[in-house]
Amino acid sequence: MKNDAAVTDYFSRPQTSKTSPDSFPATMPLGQFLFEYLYRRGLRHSFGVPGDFALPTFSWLEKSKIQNITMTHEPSAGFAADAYSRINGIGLVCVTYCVGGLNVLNAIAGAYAEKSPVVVVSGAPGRKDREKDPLLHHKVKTFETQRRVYDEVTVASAVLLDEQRAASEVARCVEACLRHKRPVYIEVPHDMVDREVPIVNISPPVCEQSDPHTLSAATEETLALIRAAKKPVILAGVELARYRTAGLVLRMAERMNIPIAADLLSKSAIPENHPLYIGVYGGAMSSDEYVRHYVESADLVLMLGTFITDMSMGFYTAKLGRHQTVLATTERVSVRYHRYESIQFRDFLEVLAGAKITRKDFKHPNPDRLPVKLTQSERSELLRMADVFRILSLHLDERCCVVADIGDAIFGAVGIRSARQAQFIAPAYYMSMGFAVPAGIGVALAAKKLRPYVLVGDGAFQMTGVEVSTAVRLGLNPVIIVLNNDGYGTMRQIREGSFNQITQWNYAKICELVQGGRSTTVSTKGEFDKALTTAQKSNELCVIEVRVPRGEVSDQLAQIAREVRKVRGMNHPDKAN
Ligand SMILES: Cc1ncc(C[n+]2csc(CCOP(=O)(O)OP(=O)(O)O)c2C)c(N)n1
Ligand SMILES: [Mg+2]
Repeated sequence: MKNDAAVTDYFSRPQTSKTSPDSFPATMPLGQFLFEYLYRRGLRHSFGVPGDFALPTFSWLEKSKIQNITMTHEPSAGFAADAYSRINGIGLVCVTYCVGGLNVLNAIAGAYAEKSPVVVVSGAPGRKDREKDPLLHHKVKTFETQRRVYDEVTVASAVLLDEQRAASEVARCVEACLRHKRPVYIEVPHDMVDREVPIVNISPPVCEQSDPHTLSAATEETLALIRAAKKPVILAGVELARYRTAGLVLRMAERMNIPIAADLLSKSAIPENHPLYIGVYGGAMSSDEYVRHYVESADLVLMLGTFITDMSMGFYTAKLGRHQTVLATTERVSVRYHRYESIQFRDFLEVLAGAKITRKDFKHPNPDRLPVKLTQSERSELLRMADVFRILSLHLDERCCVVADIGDAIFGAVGIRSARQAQFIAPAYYMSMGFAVPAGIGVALAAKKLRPYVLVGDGAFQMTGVEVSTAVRLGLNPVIIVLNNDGYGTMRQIREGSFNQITQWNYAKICELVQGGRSTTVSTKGEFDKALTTAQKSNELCVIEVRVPRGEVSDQLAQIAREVRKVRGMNHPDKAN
């Protein structure tokens, strides 16, 4: 059964057992097979909204061992499934044709971009309905439209119109999802799902091999660089979390005494309270100046599983020369100017982890890097954004998972550092607003021992915040911190305009609306601290509305906005026009 692993194991849990083709009967109703196969590959929850074309599929889902979670809107189902998959190893969305499927597309695009394995199951018009190409409700251009659109955001897709191939198509898509850690699309016509189909040609998962000569050339070149380096550093990337390989990197780092930094997307992939961990690197958006300096003055940067994106590299402010970097991901291994093909990421890491290398000299640049305690005298002071993250850090421990939305919620969260390791999840590359509240539901269901601490701006809350309603219905107890700075603060830092204004809501009233949870509004440091203490003691869902003045931002957001303005040739909003 899931959810009983040690708390710190959430990001390194191995996949569930392999599915053997022999273990299914010779024939099964297609719907029954679909959800049984998904169950055996690790799924326990599905997120979605039904519709007439999907109802027969939902009936099979209801009869299966996978729990359906009906959300208020499909985008939320996608965000919840994405976050669920980041912890569980695979997620599932179940929706209806086009109106549902295309509604969830943006969230699935994000899952593709950030390598989160989500299976999209969409109900669809029947095989019979498609004869003579009639105009049916929900159809856009052709019956193929939704599948074609999904081909842009998935690594495999199938429309189950053929009984003989239906089972093998399901298996092909699900295995591709697990192998590539990216979404897949399975379209289920409503008149196919009850049919008895043969369970044939379910090939076992492919295990790709490294070319031994290339592997040894790449690792030898890397190890020679490590041996020669006086000040190496590891930049731990998000693929270490997705491919459950953080343990190998830790083994290597401990053996060689090499410090580790993360980036915004990979924050918490490596335990942040590990003695070798120095903080988040992101050029001008680094968590601390000493992290930035350490990484940029290193003579060798080992980027392991790292996505090099504009945001994670601080909007072109990162200074990492190719002549001193090794970049190894599941897609490529580049050692300085050499690029090696046909190497499996895990094999590469395993060789490095097993290598014998004399320990490097390393003294932590800031060994007492804990958040500064709150003093009695400052409790009555108005909250600034930096205090929000500092005070929150004081309350986090290994039972907490911070889920950050786009806005200052994510930029300021770069600086979150707790004494006891908390988890962190955010769409830090694709950066779609509306992620965090539904993602909190995904986190809570994937790991019952983790309590989500959702950080969400007022703008993003207005997009998907009503999912508080789903969380209350399910009896979940996330702590939802709404950062109310009166509109689109991030955009205001880049360009001021009436387009950044949104309606002021009374956010604390949401609990009244959904008839569950408790809420409060705070504006001083002491009030926020007290609200967090109360939330910690409570078993209920808690909404804390944090009021900060318009224009109040974290240092990280101020920095990144400065860089964006510079690159785009814009003035500071106060000096504009
Ligand atoms: C779905 C989506 N729409 C628009 C944007 C562009 N965008 C980025 S941040 C932002 C403002 C966010 O406002 P809020 O949630 O209040 O956070 P704040 O910036 O005020 O901290 C917008 C509109 C986006 N990233 N995602
Ligand atoms: Mg805002």
